[in-house]
Amino acid sequence: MKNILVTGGAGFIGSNFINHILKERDDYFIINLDKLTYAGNLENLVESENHKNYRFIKGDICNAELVSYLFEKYKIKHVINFAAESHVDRSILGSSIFYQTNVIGTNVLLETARRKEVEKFLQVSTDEVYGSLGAEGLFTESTSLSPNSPYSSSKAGADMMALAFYHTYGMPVVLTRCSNNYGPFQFPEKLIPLMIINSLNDKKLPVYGDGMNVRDWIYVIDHNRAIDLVFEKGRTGEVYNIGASNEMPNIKIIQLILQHLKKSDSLIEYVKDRLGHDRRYAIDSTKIQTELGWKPKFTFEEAIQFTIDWYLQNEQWWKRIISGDYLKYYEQQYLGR
Ligand code: NAD
Ligand code: TDX
Repeated sequence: MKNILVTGGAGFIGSNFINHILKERDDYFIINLDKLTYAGNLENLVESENHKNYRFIKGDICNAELVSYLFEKYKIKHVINFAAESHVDRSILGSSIFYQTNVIGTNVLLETARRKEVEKFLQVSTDEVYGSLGAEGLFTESTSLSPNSPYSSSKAGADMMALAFYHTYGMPVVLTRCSNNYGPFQFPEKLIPLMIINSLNDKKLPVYGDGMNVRDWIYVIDHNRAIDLVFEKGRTGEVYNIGASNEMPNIKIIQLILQHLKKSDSLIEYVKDRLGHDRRYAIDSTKIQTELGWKPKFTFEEAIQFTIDWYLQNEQWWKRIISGDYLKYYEQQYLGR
């Protein structure tokens, strides 16, 4: 049995990871440390909350005393760090919390893990650390880091720190860098759930710039399958890109959602562009495919249909979110509403 400290497990990807992994494996005992920021939601974990191999702890990864106590209490030798401030637009409105959680918080985890001699530390990162691509080419693991937003620069800082702990102390650190995720429980500030929910409510769909920025989409379960594989078999000191080779301009995704929901294109509204908006992301995932034998299981067509259906069937989940203050601040500040 491995006692694994999973941080940020009440967020979108972390909660999908916990729900998935507790069904798949009985050799993981998961201690989920999450601060429950606006993005953390224990409702995401209803199916896991009473599982015998699961504990939830509300707390901040920046709290060194608490982190140290948890390592001691649960004899932690394995860490998967999902916890982060994750939304680019919010990082443009105010960057401090991004550096606090994503850099300082990761430092607290790494320092504690070093003292407690952990056996594996997986840092969950993003393709955004590589910056923006032109019309051609893909990000490989050796593409140099060139982050453009406060969010991506904070993630790049954490990546470099984690690799420095490997080089300096020989710590068993491994990194994953994944492309844009979609699926159940994604907070409706991100493109896909925002567009689904606005369409259902006949609200305008704000398209930044010309709508031709390209993202490379992966279903969250495929990302989490890759994380589990890298966690178990990935070589320490290495970076593994994760992506499903599914590039799409934003406007195409939005039109596709409108079609699925039988809504009119007239809901589309072009708004001012995101500051410093990266043009294109695209991942080369050859390394994880050839070295570890991972490949995506889900096609975009089936997984986007499943995702849209999930939001249709889980109105209560997102209605509670959009009726709160979570999105008002962002809409006022960013979209001038
Ligand atoms: P999310 O915003 O949905 O969830 C983040 C979780 O972290 C929340 O539950 C929040 O409460 C928690 N958290 C925030 N600050 C914390 C702190 N100081 N201490 C403890 N918990 C804290 O994010 P997500 O989309 O699930 O992303 C998870 C990870 O995956 C992040 O590290 C992100 O950078 C990375 N990532 C995300 C994507 C994507 O498309 N969403 C793609 C690649 C990588
Ligand atoms: O209202 C919108 N209109 C719009 O045109 C929103 C919210 C987004 N967009 C555009 C901006 C991007 O080009 O859609 C694209 C996707 O935007 P986001 O969902 O905000 O994702 P992105 O900025 O690409 O970052 C995401 O992927 C990488 C996650 O939020 C990060 O956590 C992850 O690291």
